[in-house]
Amino acid sequence: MTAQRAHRPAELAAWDPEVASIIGREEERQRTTLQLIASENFTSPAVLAATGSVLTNKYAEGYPSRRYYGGNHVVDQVEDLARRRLRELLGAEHANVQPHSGSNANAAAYLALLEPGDTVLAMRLDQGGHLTHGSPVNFSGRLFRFVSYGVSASDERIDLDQVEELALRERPKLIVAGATAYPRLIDPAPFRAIADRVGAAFLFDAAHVIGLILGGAHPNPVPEADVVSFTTHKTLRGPRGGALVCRASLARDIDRAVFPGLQGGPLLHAIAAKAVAFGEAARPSFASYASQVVANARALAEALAGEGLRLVSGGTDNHLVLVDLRSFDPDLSGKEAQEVLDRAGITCNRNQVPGDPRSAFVTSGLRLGSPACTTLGMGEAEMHLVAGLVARALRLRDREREVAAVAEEVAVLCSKFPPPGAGGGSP
Ligand code: DSN
Repeated sequence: MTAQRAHRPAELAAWDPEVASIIGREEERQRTTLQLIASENFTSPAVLAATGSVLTNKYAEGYPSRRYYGGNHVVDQVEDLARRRLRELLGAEHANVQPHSGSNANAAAYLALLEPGDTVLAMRLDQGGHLTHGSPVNFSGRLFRFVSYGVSASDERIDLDQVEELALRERPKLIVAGATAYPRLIDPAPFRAIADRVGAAFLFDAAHVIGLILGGAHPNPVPEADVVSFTTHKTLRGPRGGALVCRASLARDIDRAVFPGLQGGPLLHAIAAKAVAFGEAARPSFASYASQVVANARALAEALAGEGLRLVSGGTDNHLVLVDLRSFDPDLSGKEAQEVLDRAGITCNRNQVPGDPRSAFVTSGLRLGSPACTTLGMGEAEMHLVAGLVARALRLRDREREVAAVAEEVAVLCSKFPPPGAGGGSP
């Protein structure tokens, strides 16, 4: 074999045409259909190159200068670079870039801050929280005693009175803020104040909004939170993965929780790609990206509302909208809507809405996000177009020719906005 270099599709096609063909078809799907999953994005070719680099070959259990394997003097530099860039971006005292995912980052935070059976206060899954916020089917709900808060019935925004009341009554050791399907800004300050009243630690799970935070569109939770966890592949636009920042006083506990507490060898190729993404997020263009993500989500929300779709909380402050389909058509579940939109070339995910009578597998809602199409260069005008296509496909879902006609219009729109590296601009 000749010297290894990053990402050579032609070589892959010759070596393993079966896998190459699947990757090629997925490239085509991403290029020709609309990506509205709020937690997805398009990386830059540079992030993709680092992800596909020879760093995947290296074992490096431990941390820079304290590894359990030899030959780490080169890769140490990339982990140090990633940690430094992340600390500087957020003004954080300590960074850990090894978590393989957001779930692992949260698991490490719990391992560092809690003992099994401890009480934690977090947002319930069916109210917008994440699986790792105490769902009974997740390790979090099985190992710790989670008490859940939700949104208020009147405005569908986080019920801070309930958070305070539960905190005073249950005396949690940890309070978690952050969500996976919540369209409003989460202010870390009131959570810090409540945590201080009851002597709890405060974890801000910024998995969804880290890109908005780094781009200055949402408040930075670092001054308020003891630990901030996040993913690197959503609004941040990096490789799939997770990361943590924390106060210096927690650095040792967090590092030991990630390794050896939870994970073995770090994924150096992913860490290199995280370093690239952090470098991209430091550029002024990233702030423009973050504010356009929010502007696009708002335009999408307004246009969907104009089409007669009810939005949870009435709109959005971030990168996503949550559509409650029940008033649009009581017979239309989130599952069916997602499947219809798939046929129309519009990729999104079904999601429970607060107080949803349907199960998490069926749901009465749809979650739509703007990060990926904003990366492609789409703006508010395209969001209006997209909202019209979504509503048309849902309304005419029983007429296959109409759904196919929407798919054709989607393909025309997508052809004008190719992904980075496929003719589109680099983020
Ligand atoms: N399930 C992911 C999302 O789509 O929001 C978060 O883990």
